[in-house]
This record gives sequence, structure tokens and C-alpha cells, in this order.
Amino acid sequence: MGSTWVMLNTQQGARSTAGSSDSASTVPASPLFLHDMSKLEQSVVSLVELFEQYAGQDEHKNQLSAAELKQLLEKELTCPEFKKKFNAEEVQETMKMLDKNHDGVINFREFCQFVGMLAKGYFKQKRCGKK
Ligand SMILES: [Ca+2]
Repeated sequence: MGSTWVMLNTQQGARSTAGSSDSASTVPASPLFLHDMSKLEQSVVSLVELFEQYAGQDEHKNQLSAAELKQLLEKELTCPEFKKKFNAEEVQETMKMLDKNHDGVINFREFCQFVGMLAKGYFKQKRCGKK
């Protein structure tokens, strides 16, 4: 596990001292080896990558616009159990539900809460659904 983590932190001299003002915010293609990771680590990495993938479609790379959220809901929520709470057709409603700080976009923190809601819903259903 240790070696994988080293790979993730592409060794760019300890803490960019020379101010990274040059918008070189190109995400370094991290040589991730998901198969070397634990389930939890894989899940975390997947979530971050998923967020980056959808949030990165317009100029605001750290937040999901309504359009990006809609795409994410359409493509990533395919099972009826997951879709019933977050509907891509009612993206404005979903946006309202998730946009806790009311700035009109979904930041990573809000995205994590969204995933938490999905997880809780699934957990509840799994435990209470089938008996
Ligand atoms: Ca927000």
C-alpha cells in the first residue's frame, strides 16, 4: 500500500514554493493501481475521479453545474433503486436538495453528502428491504 501512495503524490518538490499562479492545474495523470488498493481506498479514489470527470467539463473544475450534475445523474445512476431519489429529469429539484450553501453549484463537499445519501439509502434498503 505504501508504494502506491508514493505513486499518487507525484513528487513535485515539497509544497510548490514558487506559487503555482501559472494555471498549470492540469491534473497529473496519476498512475493509480486500483487493484493494489483496499475497497475503501478504491471507493475514495473512484469518487474523487468521478467528481473531477464531471466537474471538469466547464471552466469551473471544482464544482458541478446543473448541466454537469444532470449528466452525472443520467450516466451514473442507472439502477431504479438509486434513481428514484435523484431524478435527472428533475435536476433543479435535485440541485436544490444538494446545494447546501445555495451558490447554485455542487462543490465536492456537497457531492460527498450526495454520495452519503445514496449509501444510506442503499444500506437501509438492503437491511430492511429483503426479509
Ligand atoms: Ca453549493
